[in-house]
Amino acid sequence: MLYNFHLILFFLLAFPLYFGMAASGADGSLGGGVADYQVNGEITYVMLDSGTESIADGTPWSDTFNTDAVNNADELNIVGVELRLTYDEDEQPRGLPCGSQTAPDTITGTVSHLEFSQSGDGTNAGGQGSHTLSAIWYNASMVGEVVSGLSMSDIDAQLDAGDAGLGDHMAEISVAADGDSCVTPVGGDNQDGGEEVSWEIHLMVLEYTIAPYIDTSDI
Ligand SMILES: [Ca+2]
Ligand SMILES: [Ca+2]
Repeated sequence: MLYNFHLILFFLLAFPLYFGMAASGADGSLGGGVADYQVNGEITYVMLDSGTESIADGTPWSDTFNTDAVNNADELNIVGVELRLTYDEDEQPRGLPCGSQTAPDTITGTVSHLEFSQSGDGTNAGGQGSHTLSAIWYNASMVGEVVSGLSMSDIDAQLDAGDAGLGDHMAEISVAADGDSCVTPVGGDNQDGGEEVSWEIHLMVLEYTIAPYIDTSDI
């Protein structure tokens, strides 16, 4: 019994290392047939660019960013692109009798690469806000799970993006500004022509391992 335990421990320790190396092998062929596999992975972020834009109500801003800006991008497993937005509120309250009332603006971001695209809204209710959105082209549902019924190569094909992440990545930001409608005798209602939005665009880089899963509870 003790012998078996040590044998199992050896396989648990040794196989993730072996197959982790195999998964990144140059020839792309993986030996593991259809079985249960433990898939582990971690996303790291590589910033493509960042900035701050004053975006007028109803006038979207957009720009394109190429992975040529990143050293050795072709050596990275780029599986997604993420856009992070932060913003305050530039609307000035009018004072009495309206007090400090402001109306939230809606900030919409879109990030895309090839046919992969994601949009998401946020608001500056309360004076500030932020939101993040990402477009991905890998099977994120496998990571951190035991995957059954597939070969090692099948799994690898859903996690290795190859060169798919290289090239242009697009970010677009739009603002639907709103001024509070409370009217003061001297100032009228609030004016709000847009919002200043800070943005960061990051490549998502996946490193992963695929290892035979051994359920020790069955032994
Ligand atoms: Ca506003
Ligand atoms: Ca505003």
